[in-house]
Amino acid sequence: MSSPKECKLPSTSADSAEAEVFSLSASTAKMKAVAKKIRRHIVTMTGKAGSGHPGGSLSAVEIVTTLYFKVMRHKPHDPHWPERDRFILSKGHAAPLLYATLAECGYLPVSELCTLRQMDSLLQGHTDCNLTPGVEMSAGALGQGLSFALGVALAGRLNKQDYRVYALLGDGECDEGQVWEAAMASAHFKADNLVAIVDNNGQQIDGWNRDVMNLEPFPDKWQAFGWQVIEVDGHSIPQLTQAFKKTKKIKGQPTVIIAHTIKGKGVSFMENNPDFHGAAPNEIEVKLALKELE
Ligand SMILES: Cc1ncc(C[n+]2csc(CCOP(=O)(O)OP(=O)(O)O)c2C)c(N)n1
Repeated sequence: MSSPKECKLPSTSADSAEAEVFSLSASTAKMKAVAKKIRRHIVTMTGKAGSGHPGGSLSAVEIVTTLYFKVMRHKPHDPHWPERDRFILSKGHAAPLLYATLAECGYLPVSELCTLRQMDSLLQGHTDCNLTPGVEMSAGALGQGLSFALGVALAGRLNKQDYRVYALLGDGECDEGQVWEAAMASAHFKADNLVAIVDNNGQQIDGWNRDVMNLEPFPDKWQAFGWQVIEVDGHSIPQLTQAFKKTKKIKGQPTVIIAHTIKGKGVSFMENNPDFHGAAPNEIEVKLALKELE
């Protein structure tokens, strides 16, 4: 087993010439295998950095894997390809998840993941679109991504481009008023090329949403704001695949996928444990976690 200090990461599947093929048509089995690799990266890289946000990265692994390996049109070797679908990580603290996914797709070398949060690294603690290939928005201040995503969606419409925009939000992030301004505007402008996905893991920085700020009835709120609502098990790749397929048929309104997930998913002692919201696993915990993720 690799020591977290050495940060030995497996080489990316995208090292092969297949990179572009799997990004568009991966099987469920392939995506499950990639999801496991991404979870291992998240644990290893935050462990090496000694800081970061593993819990909310682990909860959204299947969502982001399905988008990058099945749903989105994109070219890892050409991150600025004008026709690409856009993925906006609004919950920017889940940067380790995005970096690991981009590395598995071939946007950057997997070895780069070891440099998370170091000075001069391409991979800072929160996302920087001027630094990291494939990152569409600089994020970290919660609440802004849906507004940004709506702007990108409307720009596509104005420019007669048919790309689609996918924005990943945290459920705790939905405490922010700006999310609901953007939700209202998206329905007003009938942005049917925009899909929001809420990583509905039930927790935020200080614990359970129900104790900090009750969001319920959450689906009804989105519906009242004019959105089509789909609820899925956010760890089921087939359910996510179906939901994303369905969003392409919805016309005249934006869609939100409320993905029910578990914070820290995949590592028993991190699951539903708010202690791992913004704290990295120590050396022993990394070893235990990687054992569970074999
Ligand atoms: C505007 C703003 N306020 C506070 C924070 C600090 N913060 C970082 S993550 C977080 C909790 C977010 O909860 P959620 O969106 O549910 O994320 P997840 O549980 O999925 O990681 C908070 C309050 C921030 N990044 N931005």
